[in-house]
Amino acid sequence: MVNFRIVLAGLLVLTIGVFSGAAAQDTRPPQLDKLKVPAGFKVQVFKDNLANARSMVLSPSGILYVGTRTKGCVYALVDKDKDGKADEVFVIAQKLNMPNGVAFRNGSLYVAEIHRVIRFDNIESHLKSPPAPVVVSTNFPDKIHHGWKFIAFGPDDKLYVPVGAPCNVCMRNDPFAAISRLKPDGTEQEVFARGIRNTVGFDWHPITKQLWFTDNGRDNMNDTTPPDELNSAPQAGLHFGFPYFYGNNVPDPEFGSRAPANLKPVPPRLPFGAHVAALGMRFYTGKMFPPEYKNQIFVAQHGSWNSSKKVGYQVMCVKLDGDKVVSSTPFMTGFLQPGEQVIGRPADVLVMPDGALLVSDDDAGAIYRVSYQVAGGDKSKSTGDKSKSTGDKSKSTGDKSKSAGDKSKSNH
Ligand SMILES: [Ca+2]
Ligand SMILES: [Ca+2]
Repeated sequence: MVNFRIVLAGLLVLTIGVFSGAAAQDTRPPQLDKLKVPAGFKVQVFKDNLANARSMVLSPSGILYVGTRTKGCVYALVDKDKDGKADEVFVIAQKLNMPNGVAFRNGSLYVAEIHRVIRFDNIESHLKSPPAPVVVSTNFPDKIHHGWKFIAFGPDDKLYVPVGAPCNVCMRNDPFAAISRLKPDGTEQEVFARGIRNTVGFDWHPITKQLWFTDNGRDNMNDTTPPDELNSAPQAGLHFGFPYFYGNNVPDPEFGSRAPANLKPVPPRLPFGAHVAALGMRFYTGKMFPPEYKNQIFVAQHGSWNSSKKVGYQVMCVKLDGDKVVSSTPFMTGFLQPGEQVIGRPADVLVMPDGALLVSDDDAGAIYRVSYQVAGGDKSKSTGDKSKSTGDKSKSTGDKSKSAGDKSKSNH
């Protein structure tokens, strides 16, 4: 079986090589001149050469932790002189099982693999030689399809951990197609919300403290159906439709007739386009951007695979009036160039303490820093050139493993 998988993986690599005409690359140089943001904003590189950079979390001391999906490692990035560029990279762990999710609490880095949640205690005293992880919970399925996770601690100090549907569309029991939550020590795991096909990003409203989350709609219907969704869950126990209903409670062609009679699914707060792959989202809580951005939502759209014309590949800004969605407009574009050339795929967004917005790109292997400049000066913190280059202390991950066994084409 093992040999069979290696042969399959080899064939896949060969196939990719033949069709692309080039060997598969881990990273590509960011093309800043092609990335567009509104007037007054600018894009810089926070860190490049960071293969498969996905979900991000910032610790109170300012260290950025970054999960990966196919790369199997977790990075810690340190911007020592706070000039908006990471100076050091540490690899906290390698050869994990799609460690997409990262969260931070009381000095511990939490990492979600497919099948379990682990924790690196007192991590910031051990960045160069991280301790073996403590296992927090093994109470998660091992299904790879939509099994990689975004995780975060909620205002209730519980860790929110989704499990996607292990399929394009299917009916499965808990904890599939749901968001669960558990105490930091792994106990009291319970399902918080159901009917969610695959969420890879969520955040809590800064004022109402309600959970908002993205959800990716199913594939293989058509280019315009069904929409990806932005949802909110004001309370526990709600159902968001999947697999019976999509969008504004439109019955699914295969599963709509099988919905429980008493089901009252919550429609999305905002339907996005189909197949845009809305992943990471955060409320903008910084002070750098103009006041109209306060408490608005940035959403990373990873971009389509199941659409005849590529869609997504951008960061959206969703504007709210109080608690109500009033608009959704592209904020950062250019990842998709003319001729459907893809130069990057946004996976997550994160607001830094100085108000800059970080955007991870798992395709180019980079993290961008979007800042706002008032005319005549950069409002972002400038420390002058106090930095002393200490050379690149980053460890080479050396991990060339390709994760085999993901039969889905979905790579969101
Ligand atoms: Ca720096
Ligand atoms: Ca829904």
